Amino acid sequence: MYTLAKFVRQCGYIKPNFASRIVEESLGNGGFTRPYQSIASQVLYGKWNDLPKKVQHYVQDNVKLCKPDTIHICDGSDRENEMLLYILQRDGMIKPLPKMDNCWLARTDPKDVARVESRTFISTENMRDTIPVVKNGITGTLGNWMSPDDLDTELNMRFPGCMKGRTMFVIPFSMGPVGSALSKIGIELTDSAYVAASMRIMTRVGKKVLKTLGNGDFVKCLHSVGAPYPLKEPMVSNWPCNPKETIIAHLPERNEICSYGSGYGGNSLLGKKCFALRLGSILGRREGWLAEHMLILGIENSKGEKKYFAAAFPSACGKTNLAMMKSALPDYKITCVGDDIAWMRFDKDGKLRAINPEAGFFGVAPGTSMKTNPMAMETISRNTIFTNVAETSDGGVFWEGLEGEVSRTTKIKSWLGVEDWHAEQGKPAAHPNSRFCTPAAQCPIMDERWQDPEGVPIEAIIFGGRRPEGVPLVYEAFNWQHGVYIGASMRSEATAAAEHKSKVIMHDPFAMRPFFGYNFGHYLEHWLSFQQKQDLDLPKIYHVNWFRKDKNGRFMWPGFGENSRVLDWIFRRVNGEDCAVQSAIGNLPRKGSLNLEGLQEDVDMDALFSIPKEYWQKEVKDIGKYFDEQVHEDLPPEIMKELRSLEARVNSM
Ligand code: GTP
Ligand code: SPV
Ligand code: MN
Repeated sequence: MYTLAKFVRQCGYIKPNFASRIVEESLGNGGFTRPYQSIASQVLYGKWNDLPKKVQHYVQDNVKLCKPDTIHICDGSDRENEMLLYILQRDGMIKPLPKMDNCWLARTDPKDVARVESRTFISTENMRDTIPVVKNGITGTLGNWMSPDDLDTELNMRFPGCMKGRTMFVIPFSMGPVGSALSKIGIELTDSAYVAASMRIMTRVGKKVLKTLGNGDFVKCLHSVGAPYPLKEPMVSNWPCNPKETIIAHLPERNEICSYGSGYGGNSLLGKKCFALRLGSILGRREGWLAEHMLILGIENSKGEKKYFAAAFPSACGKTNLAMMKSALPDYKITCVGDDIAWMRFDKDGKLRAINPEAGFFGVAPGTSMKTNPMAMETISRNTIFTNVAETSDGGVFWEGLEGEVSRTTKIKSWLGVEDWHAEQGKPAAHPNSRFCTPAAQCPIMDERWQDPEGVPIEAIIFGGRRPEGVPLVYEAFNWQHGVYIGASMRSEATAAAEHKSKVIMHDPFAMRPFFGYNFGHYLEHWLSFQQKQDLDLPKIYHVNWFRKDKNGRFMWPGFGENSRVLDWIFRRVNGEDCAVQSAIGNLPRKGSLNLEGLQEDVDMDALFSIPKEYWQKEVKDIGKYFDEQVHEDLPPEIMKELRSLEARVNSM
């Protein structure tokens, strides 16, 4: 009888424990567990000859370097997915969630739970191409640069032999609809089946990609969990990783990414932050387009009039929620194009066109509920991999925010495996950066054009962050240049999405601080350059803040679906409606122009829209200091001019 188990065994996917024994015995054999005659004979799944020559060379070089035991060439098929899930389950990396449909739970080593910005580097010949030259004595916070020689040393300390006893998965993937002129292709080599299973959700993987690629160029993405056999240290939670040696390196001049030591999120799903944002932003500058940390949504009113907006909020600040929002205003229907990344380019008619380069959502679990984000809840009910969430005794999932959606008799096991977890124990049930990885196509409100190879036309760009104090619910930039200033001056409370611990207010320009692929000063010049071009239909720019708090530390605005009220105001402004008044910081909704019909909560609108003079005087000072120290001589004069004008307006308030 055919069983998956049998097939997997026949293919030769050996159990790691077993592999470790063989590897130890066969180290004299160049590190290979079997006397392979050729690379092709190491391939367990897929056909070596299906790979274009350039891809073969890339794989060959890295097989020599990393010495995986076997090779799997991903085709993106359902059968392959079953195999990956089978292998992951066998190795104890995931377990099924029987209450849900084809859903899985992974628990990581608690040392590998988020992006590690301090270990993320960009390597170019010339440092200033990558980071601004900071003021004397100041530590730069706008990216980490490493010289190519130093990086070579670091990589040579890690990659040789790093995949011993493991299978190397070769993942051909497309960022953006396969074959679109706006799309780009990458090849990720990884020794993690979890990464392979996640990449096929997050990107478009498979044979079609290889066909489109032909012998063209691709972004080279090498990833290893950094735990070859025999293991030096016992695994925690069956999750191989190497936190002490973690490094995420980008080599833009070679179109290459090398990531070692972490299996989690943006550290390992290399299409996402590494390719689509860091390398993407470099390509964008070179080729005249933009790669941004932005959601894309469609908004349609009851007259059938439709617009598309893009919005940049820092990690864990509400992109996924806004992108799938269920409008509290019955007159509007929101549709989702993307929840994290936008690639945008002005077309020949001067319209800004955006595509979502991804095919799935890697979304923050805590806070997601039927009340806050019913569309996400529906999306994640099947074919989803959950990581570091808690599980319920009836085979479902749990996290902070779902308290009202589990019965009292249900027992909860925390992400750390604590049985019968209770909130009173003082530790969260789910890790604050626990996530779901789920196919975008399953979202009930995906926009009909979400895979349109031409992209959708963007009419407004929205910036925002977690600002507990001083920053009103919404304001509008006076013009493009002022809007670029607003993006540059973005700040937000730190979240669990990266390794930052406390709730400090951090500068996070354009929500891109961890993701700039090149010098932020040059990035600003690139954004500013569009205002000099003739005949561009420049979108209007806004700033929003769902997170202002009152004296008691409570959010002043209900957020989530109610944010549609703000989108409605923006929609009308884009249509030229006269519903704004000027303030020192930008245009505010004219009193009474924000539609509050049916709003259940009591909201103190005056407090929500107040612009405290002292607060803004300090803000201007802080931003000035930040620009001076961090961007220094690379700051475009236009931005300094905007800051000075803001200062003058605030002072005369
Ligand atoms: P990344 O995937 O890290 O880039 O995050 P994101 O920007 O997509 O953030 P997401 O939408 O996942 O929201 C992060 C957290 O903020 C979740 O816990 C949400 O419940 C919460 N959140 C989102 N929107 C709102 C809002 O309007 N008000 C409040 N109070 N919280 C919100
Ligand atoms: C973010 O941190 O902005 C994310 C999650 O979207 S990760 O993919 O880990 O970068
Ligand atoms: Mn993100």
